[in-house]
Parts: sequence; structure tokens; C-alpha cells
Amino acid sequence: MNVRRILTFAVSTLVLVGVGTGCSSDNVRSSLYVTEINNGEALTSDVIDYGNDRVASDDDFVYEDEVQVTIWATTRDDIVNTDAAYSNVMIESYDVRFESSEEIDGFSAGLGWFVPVRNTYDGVLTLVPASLKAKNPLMALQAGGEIQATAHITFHARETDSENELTFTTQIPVNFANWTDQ
Ligand SMILES: [Ca+2]
Ligand SMILES: [Ca+2]
Repeated sequence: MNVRRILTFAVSTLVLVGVGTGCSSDNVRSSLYVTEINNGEALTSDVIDYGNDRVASDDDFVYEDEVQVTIWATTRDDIVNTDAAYSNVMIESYDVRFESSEEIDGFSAGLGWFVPVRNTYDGVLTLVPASLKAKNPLMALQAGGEIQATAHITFHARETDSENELTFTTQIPVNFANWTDQ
């Protein structure tokens, strides 16, 4: 009687742990890092461009800010299950969260970046969608002021052979203001 109860408890615990940490993270043999983003510089994000006439008018627009990202895919040799094969990785999506004194909406977007084992990948991703500049607090900066933020990026990826999921993160400072038009 006592033995059976203990076994039941052990099985339940295993199931809970499995759900909490993702199926088979012990078998993930890939380890991805962002080695460079935006050439190592903060992003200067202009909240409004006054267009050809250089004054506020109908031709004003906003840029969707993109940044260059370099990712390095290396391999892990420290894992328990050494039967798992090294695998290429597909980066499927990313989330962006802004940390600042003002509340700036985060977002998620899809990717389809294929990173071969022990290779680098150079990509370009949207860091500030135009829609964010069409609402406050960023829209209010057209009249002046600056918001300093840190963009936290989380990439969601999957090993193409094993289907194991992995995530990795990076961050970049973003300075929002009505900067001089390009
Ligand atoms: Ca204009
Ligand atoms: Ca401007």
C-alpha cells in the first residue's frame, strides 16, 4: 500500500517536470548565441520622418526599424544523452520586449532562418514595427522628448533532426526620439 502510493507520487512528479521544462531539453545538442547585433551599437529610432518637404504635412511617414543580427550555432558536449545527433537548427520566431520607464508594447514575429551546425547566420529582423510609432508613448515623442529603452529579444528555434526546441536571447539599447530625418 505504502509502496504503491510512493510510486504514484513519483510518476506524477515526473510528468510535471516534463511539462515545465519542455520535452527533451536534455537531448538538445545545439547551443545558439547572438554574436553581434546592429554592429554593436544602440539603435537610434526616429519616431517621425517629415518626408520630402521637411515639414509636418501629408507626406510624413515612419520607418520600420530593422537590425542586423549575427548568430553562431555551436554544439554541446556536456549533455547526458550522447546518442543524440548534432543537428541543424531552424529559428522559427522571435519575441521582443521593451524595458523602459514608459510602457511600450512588445510583439512576436515569425522567422525562417536555417542555421547549419557550427556555422554563423547573418539575418535582418524588425525591431520596431511602424505600428508602434503610430501610438503612444512613441507617437507623443513627435512633439519632443526621448525614451531610452532596452529591447530584449528571445529567439525560438527547433533542431531539424530531433525536433527538440531551444531558445536563446539577446538585448540591444534603443533610443526613441524625433531624430533628424535621414
Ligand atoms: Ca512632410
Ligand atoms: Ca525625425
